[in-house]
Amino acid sequence: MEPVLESLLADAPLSQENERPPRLMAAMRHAVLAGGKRLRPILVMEVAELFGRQDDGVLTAAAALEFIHCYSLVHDDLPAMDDDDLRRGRPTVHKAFDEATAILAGDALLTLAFDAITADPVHEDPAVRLVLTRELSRAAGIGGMAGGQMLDLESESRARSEQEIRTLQAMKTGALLRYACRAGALLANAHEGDVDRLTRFGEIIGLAFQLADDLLDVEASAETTGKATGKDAAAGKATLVGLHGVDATRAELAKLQAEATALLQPFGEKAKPLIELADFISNRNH
Ligand code: GRG
Repeated sequence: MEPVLESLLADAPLSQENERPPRLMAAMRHAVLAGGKRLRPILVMEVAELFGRQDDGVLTAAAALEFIHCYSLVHDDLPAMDDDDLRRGRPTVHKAFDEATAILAGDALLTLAFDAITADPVHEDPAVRLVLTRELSRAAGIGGMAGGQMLDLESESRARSEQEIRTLQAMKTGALLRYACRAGALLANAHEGDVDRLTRFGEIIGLAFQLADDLLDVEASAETTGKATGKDAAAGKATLVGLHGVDATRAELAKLQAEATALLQPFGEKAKPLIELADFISNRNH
């Protein structure tokens, strides 16, 4: 994955014969090539492999999704949003560079993602590339990640119902994970029923990812406050662990893991890496 990310960044296509401003390129590299679990691209690749496809076009589509994820982290870390100084154990982009450069690095990663997903090797059929591009736009846009981030920001000033929390989380973090699984299946020309099955798998992973993230927040907060009930630690945040507490959240995670495993059961041994990924996402500690 890393060499593909590196080379797509280095060869970011130019309009006319313009140059790539070195400071912006350095900020983009800082955002992307700084570790990270690469969950979304790994999902794209594993799902495509499940249906028998494994080549550079798949890697390019996977990288496109990682660029969007990295852009969202850069913008999320800005003072106007989460105001974080550290990301992946290093200074955030606006700390290492400056706010304007971080905004532009995010913008350039978002647009580079669309260049990558439309590239010929992604799929021989332009109609499939169009679907992949449109769905990526929707997963990242107002009805997906960006819209979910808006709803989440608004939650700081107004309480949310359980259904509202589920919807905002499905948009904010779920949409890209869902897309990862759908895209893998579409890239490999999976049958419609299998695309639907993998889409549901992606939705379950999205919810599990968010629940695990909320639990990690509670544990981090318990270390500093000594409270580990979830309801205390998540106070003021729109989370399901805040509504239901730690034990009920762990029980829901176990149910989701079982559902994810059952969904992939028809694929037998071939689905083992994906089931392991679902387990990793549910039980992750970072
Ligand atoms: C700014 C449009 C815009 C959206 C931001 C996804 C998001 C929306 C913000 C991320 C904020 C955040 C830390 C949410 C918790 C879940 C999450 C996405 C964590 C980071 O994802 P990982 O764990 O990160 O996959 P790595 O570093 O491993 O890639």
